[in-house]
Amino acid sequence: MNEEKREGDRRPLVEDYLGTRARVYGTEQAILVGVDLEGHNEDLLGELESLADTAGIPTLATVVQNRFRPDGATFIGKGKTEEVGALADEVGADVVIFNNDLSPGQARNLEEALGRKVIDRTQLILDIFAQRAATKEAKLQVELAQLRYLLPRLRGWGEALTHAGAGIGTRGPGETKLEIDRNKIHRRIHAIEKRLRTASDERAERRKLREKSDVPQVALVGYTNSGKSTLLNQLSGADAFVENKLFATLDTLVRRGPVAAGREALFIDTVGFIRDLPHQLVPAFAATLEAARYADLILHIVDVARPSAVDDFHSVEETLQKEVFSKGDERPPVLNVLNKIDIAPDFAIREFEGVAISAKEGLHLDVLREQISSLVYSGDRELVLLVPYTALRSLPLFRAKGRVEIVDYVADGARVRGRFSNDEVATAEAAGCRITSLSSATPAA
Ligand SMILES: Nc1nc2c(ncn2[C@@H]2O[C@H](COP(=O)(O)OP(=O)(O)OP(=O)(O)O)[C@@H](O)[C@H]2O)c(=O)[nH]1
Ligand SMILES: [Mg+2]
Repeated sequence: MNEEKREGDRRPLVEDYLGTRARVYGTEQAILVGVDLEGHNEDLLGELESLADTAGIPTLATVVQNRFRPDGATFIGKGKTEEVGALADEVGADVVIFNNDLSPGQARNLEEALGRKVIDRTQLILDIFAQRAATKEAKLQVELAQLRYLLPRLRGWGEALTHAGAGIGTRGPGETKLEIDRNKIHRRIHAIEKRLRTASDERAERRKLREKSDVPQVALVGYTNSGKSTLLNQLSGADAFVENKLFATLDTLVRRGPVAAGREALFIDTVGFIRDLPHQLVPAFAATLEAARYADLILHIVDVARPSAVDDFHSVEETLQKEVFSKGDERPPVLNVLNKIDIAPDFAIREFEGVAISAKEGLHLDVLREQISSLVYSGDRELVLLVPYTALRSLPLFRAKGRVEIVDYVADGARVRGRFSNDEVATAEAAGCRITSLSSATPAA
């Protein structure tokens, strides 16, 4: 509220339409309801409880139902709805949160039957994003996601909204009002899309500059809460926000860090994924998806301590496949980083192929750096160069700490050993350097 006033912003359209449903408030307490359509999920509501907790809503009770097909009117059926209502009265819950996606009609029927606010998982995630989005761009992305969620629901929610003002015999808002509302929302969506395109162009510009700088870009992607920001901090000495909550990071962040002697990479922290990512939310991941698409290397961070690690892993892979590399474009290599081995059982770690580390405890980070370096600097050759003294002083390549080792000094310069890319060799040769020997990696002539 305060923030809106400070910015002199108008009240967001979304809230005009969704009313109190647009937001869960810190003072509310919830009952969680999940329908296990597949009938074998042991921890069906664990993640929903974490999400509620992230949104600041304590969970008072949970209800799980096994059924093959959702009920058309109420998703859980009449009997179960009564049961949930009685439980909500008993524990004093203000809001009922469903793990499954509800149709607008189902949500409305449930709200009437239960006499309290009813929201679904998608809406809860949207709300978390809305609460936590900090930058202008993140806020716009969330608003866009909310409006897309709202659009197909306009008729249902609109009805409740306009009941009071409706004339005798009118059922819900007239088509005219609906049309006006739809147009209003469409206009806002277009306006936001336009501004986000500008933001995306600016990111492309920045990316070009980074590409020019020739430092490889490494994107850290993974399930939410897997430890991406913790690892970024370890690799780059940055100070990214780390928290044991879902979606702590809602913006990408780029930081530089060393991966081998004198060799650096740009590490990009991203927004975490979640299973069944609400489709409307995909725009909020634009920067993350771009970071993955244009990276020289993707680190897929897996929290192997989570019982659902294998499923988490596949849902991240699937999101990357679906949202990032749809048109069979060339994919950057992906290195799996198995994180939190300090608290994970061995058998869980063995489920995966990759580098096992603990970002928090700083375990095996040297192994990780080595692998990163061998992947992003794979074109390097070990060479001994004869470097004229002038070039030794002027070329950044030879001044970077740890990049080269001096073999000896001779009359016309110094002989140095190091690993160099073709571009670097070309630059060095242009400055008068000569290759005097190849490393053992190159077969002897
Ligand atoms: N035990 C243990 N905890 C870790 C490790 N790495 C990260 N954590 C904890 O896991 C939680 C999430 O860490 P973050 O770095 O915020 O995770 P993230 O992937 O950036 O999460 P989001 O930004 O929310 O998607 C924090 O409480 C970290 O302290 C680790 O190696 N071991
Ligand atoms: Mg993070």
